Amino acid sequence: MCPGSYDPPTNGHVDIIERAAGLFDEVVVAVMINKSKRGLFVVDERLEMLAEITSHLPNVRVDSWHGLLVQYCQKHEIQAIVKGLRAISDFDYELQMAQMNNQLTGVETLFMPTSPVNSFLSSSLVKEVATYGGDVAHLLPPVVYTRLVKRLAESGA
Ligand code: COD
Repeated sequence: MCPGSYDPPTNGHVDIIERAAGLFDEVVVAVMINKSKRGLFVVDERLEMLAEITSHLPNVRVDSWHGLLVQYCQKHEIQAIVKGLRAISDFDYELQMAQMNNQLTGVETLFMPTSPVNSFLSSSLVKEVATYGGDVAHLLPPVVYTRLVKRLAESGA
């Protein structure tokens, strides 16, 4: 299980998903729905982008879920959550979630270090930089970049 908000997916996400797909027979990439947080892309758009950018990985499927991550894992008999770690600041929060999730259902979390080229990369920073006209083309899969430029143009940003 590679869970996230994926608003939108970046090269950092793709890297973690590809590496997880090399380790596990089957990988689910799940967009976790947070109703209190309005994203730039709706969940269906994020799913479409994820399906496109993982189409070269036959053992990866995409899905969405509203509720606890551990509930999805239990329902689908998933034993491992894979999370990417960029910095020690990620670790603090991720450790807490990993321990809570393990305490709830026994599911394990495996941390994968980011590739150095992606260590500064987050969906929110990419959106911010793009909103003010910065070039983010090299940070996103081409299909995501195209959609982001279109969305920002539509919103008048
Ligand atoms: N390099 C490597 N990894 C990266 C990079 C990068 N550049 N960018 C992001 N990642 C990793 C993140 O560390 C994360 O593991 C994953 O990719 C997804 O990232 P985001 O930013 O899209 O998603 P988040 O961090 O907002 O996702 C948080 C969840 C939605 C997974 C979490 O809040 C959750 O599980 N929510 C469901 C509700 C729940 O179960 N809550 C209780 C938790 S104990």
